[in-house]
Amino acid sequence: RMTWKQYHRLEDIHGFLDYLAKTYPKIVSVNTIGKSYEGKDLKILRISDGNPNNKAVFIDGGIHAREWISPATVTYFINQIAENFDEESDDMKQIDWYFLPVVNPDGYEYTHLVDRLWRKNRKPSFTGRQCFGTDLNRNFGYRWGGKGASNNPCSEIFRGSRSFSEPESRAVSEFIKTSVANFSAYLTYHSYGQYLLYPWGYDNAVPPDHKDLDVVGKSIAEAIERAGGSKYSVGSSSGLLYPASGGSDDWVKAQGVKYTFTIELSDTGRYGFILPTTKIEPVARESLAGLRVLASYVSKL
Ligand code: 0X9
Ligand code: ZN
Repeated sequence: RMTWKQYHRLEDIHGFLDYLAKTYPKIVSVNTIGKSYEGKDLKILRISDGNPNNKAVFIDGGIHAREWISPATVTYFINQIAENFDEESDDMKQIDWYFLPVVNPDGYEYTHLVDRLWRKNRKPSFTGRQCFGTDLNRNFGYRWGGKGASNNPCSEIFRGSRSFSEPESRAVSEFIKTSVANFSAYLTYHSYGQYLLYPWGYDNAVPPDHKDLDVVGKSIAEAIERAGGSKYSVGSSSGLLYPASGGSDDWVKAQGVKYTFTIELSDTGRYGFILPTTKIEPVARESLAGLRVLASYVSKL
């Protein structure tokens, strides 16, 4: 059974998605958009009332294996929206929601079984010293191979042998490119630091509509603080954090998706990636308050 009192294995998360699709077939459906390097499913869950006027929002989690609060938060969103769909606001119901809670299932399982602090996927490199894993958030094809990414397969921020060399990042990009949905927003959940980051990540530059992103980001941050007390900093990835090229956010933004954010969830460093299970519910709850604000802006587009 799914709870938000512990972190779950991949099998539980996938079982939960399938359960929702079975229980709410009118609004929930599950699809596999591809397979990981090790052959695990990349399962995406869609929630929609089928209204053709709906906007579409894509949300992912678990790009980085060790950031366990991310899949936990995304599954919390899924649960709240699916279980209480009729009671949701019109803004929330007028969106076709697409959730991919675990982009990096091989890495995620590896953090459960072998190395809690693994970050990358698990594809081996065959050049020189054999090392494992590409940083999927350096493998996307917009300004790939620039700042803040490494060409060394043993690095934590290895960019991969070419853009979209990894099945996981490729599957996400193919899905977004070929989807009938025309996405208005993309949220990718990471940890930690409590940041709401908008493009660009590859270097100190901002997109032409950065003021809109800043307004929405600040409004999401206010809602999170009102709901649960956590303070989030809002700004561009490169400006607030560091330049890092090949991120999913930059590529999605370059595809024309307006409200694109990387959200670095709690905490600010006390526990870091090893966030205690007692924090899952508070973090997820306040994050959902932020998501509702995003929905209100998306519905006004
Ligand atoms: O470095 C990253 O990939 C993200 N931070 S994390 O600590 N979760 O690894 C930030 C990514 C921000 N976006 C881009 N740089 N494009
Ligand atoms: Zn991350």
